[in-house]
Amino acid sequence: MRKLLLPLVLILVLAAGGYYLWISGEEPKPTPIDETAGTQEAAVEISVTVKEYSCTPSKTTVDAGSTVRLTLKNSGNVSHNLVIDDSDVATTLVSPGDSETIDFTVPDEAGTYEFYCSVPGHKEAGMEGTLVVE
Ligand SMILES: [Cu+2]
Repeated sequence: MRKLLLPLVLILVLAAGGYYLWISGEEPKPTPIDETAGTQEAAVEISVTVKEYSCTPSKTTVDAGSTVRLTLKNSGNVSHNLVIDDSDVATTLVSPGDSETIDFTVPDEAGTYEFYCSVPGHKEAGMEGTLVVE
């Protein structure tokens, strides 16, 4: 819903601004482009490949507050997922040979977050890694 709402709000704001300029009788100035609207959609792309029993890369760094598009590729022989600790970020269980892409926003505070496969035993076997927010 948020993705649909943003353009609608922008259109309403632009329309209201244009109407105001028209009724005030001033020479309409070119509307400045809202640059934050564009950058908000620009996602940092991260790809993590999982198999028995590792996540590659096992450490990745992102900027605080950035939008991340995470693609999980399962090159193993059993299903795996990827969950980021202390967050609601998680993929579904991805079948061998399949991949899944999820978008999420990184917290504004710098910190270190653990990610892992939540299939019982997999994290303990080595399917874990670190997401560094800086
Ligand atoms: Cu796993």
